Amino acid sequence: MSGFSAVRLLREALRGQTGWGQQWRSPDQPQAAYDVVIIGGGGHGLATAYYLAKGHRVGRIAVLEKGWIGGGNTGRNTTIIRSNYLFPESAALYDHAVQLWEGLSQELNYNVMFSPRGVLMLAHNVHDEQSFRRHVHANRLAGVDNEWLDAEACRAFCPPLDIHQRRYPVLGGALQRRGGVARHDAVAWGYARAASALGVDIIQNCEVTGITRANDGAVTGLSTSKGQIRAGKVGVVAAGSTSLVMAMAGVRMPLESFPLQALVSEPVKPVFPCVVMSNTVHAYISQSDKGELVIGAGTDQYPSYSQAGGVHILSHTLEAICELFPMFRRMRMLRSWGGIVDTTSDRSPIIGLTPVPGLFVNCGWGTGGFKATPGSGHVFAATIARAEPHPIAAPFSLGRFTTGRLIDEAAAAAVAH
Ligand code: FAD
Ligand code: PYC
Repeated sequence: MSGFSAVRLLREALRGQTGWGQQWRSPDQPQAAYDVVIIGGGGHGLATAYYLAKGHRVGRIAVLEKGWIGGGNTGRNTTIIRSNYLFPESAALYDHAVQLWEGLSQELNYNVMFSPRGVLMLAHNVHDEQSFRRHVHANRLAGVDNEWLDAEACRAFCPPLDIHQRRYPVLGGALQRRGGVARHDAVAWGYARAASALGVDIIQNCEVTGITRANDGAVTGLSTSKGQIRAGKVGVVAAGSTSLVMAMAGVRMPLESFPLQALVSEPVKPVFPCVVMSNTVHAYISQSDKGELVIGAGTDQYPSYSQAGGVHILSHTLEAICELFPMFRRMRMLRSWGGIVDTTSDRSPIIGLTPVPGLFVNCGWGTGGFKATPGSGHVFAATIARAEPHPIAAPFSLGRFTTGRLIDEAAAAAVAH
């Protein structure tokens, strides 16, 4: 820290932190017209706006957020980042994201606290082991790092793990060392700050309530809680609310929305050096820089737009965590919350054009989209700017649900759905 910033920090501490400027412009009212409007101020929407403004000459850009930026799934997730998906199309998409994560703090000049501490996926039965070994081989062929560890090597990598307990035997695990975590709000704030500096208007508390179209069907603008806005192109990046927003343009989406929950413990000293996921028992855990254990559960079994899930789901996850890591049995949990995730039948996202000219959609990330944030924004921006799919995005079109060219990533996404 320079002398100047140390003095400034002290002065602000003594004056009640009143002198800091805004990190991004947050105009209260939108302009009457934009060339591109992004619906949804989560990480994906903000990243899309940033890459549009940075890499494409598309004119005026706005992000409309019905609440506050990052207040959706972006600020509610357990921040696990990895790219160990089965099919080459997915490996290309998710590893594009991991490569962007590796330089993101420098790119945005904002510390997103990306921490590649390794993601270990535990195998508890023969089926798990066969499936993970298949992923290891497929990933290596695609140039993505992934390795098989036997049970003893799992314990050495993650000392709190009890590999001898009988409830959930540990046969081994698949480890992606380049995987890890990042700080979720910093990702939203970093993209917002950088997009705003490039001229993007970020309008919070602005709910989109309708999509207006011309006689030929093309998008002409939006009705919002802050009035009418004309728009040349519209990108929908609304996660769990995507079906509702797309219905405003008459498009029925192949999505189901479910609550997904997580919780954090009281903070403790650093004790958990990595990320561990147990797909079979629906439990995943890491330790935040504040010292809290960050623990996630599975989805509720029935669709809902409620951000509160069933208590029995959390209880099951905590029981599993206590079996796998007995040293955490006496930890107290501080708080829990839920998000609404939008899932597809093949557990892969939808990125691309829609039947409505000028309307683009990025959704279906389900329980696993945080890891993709930079890559998703990057390829979606190019897709909107050129009105044709970016090559990495092309396999993930909406059309695959009519052609049948599905990309079944159920095993890779299986931790929570
Ligand atoms: P969001 O952050 O939800 O952004 C969408 C925004 O659209 C919201 O802010 C919403 O308010 C806004 N919006 C909706 N409707 C309107 C409207 N009509 N007008 C204006 N704005 C609107 N993924 C991982 O990769 N790793 C994980 O470890 C992980 N753990 C998870 C744990 C939990 C508990 C949850 C809930 C999710 C988890 N995910 C994880 C999934 C991940 O959070 C999401 O896939 C990802 O954050 C989606 O980002 P987004 O920007 O598309 O969505
Ligand atoms: O997709 O890696 C993931 C994930 C972990 C927890 C929830 N989703």
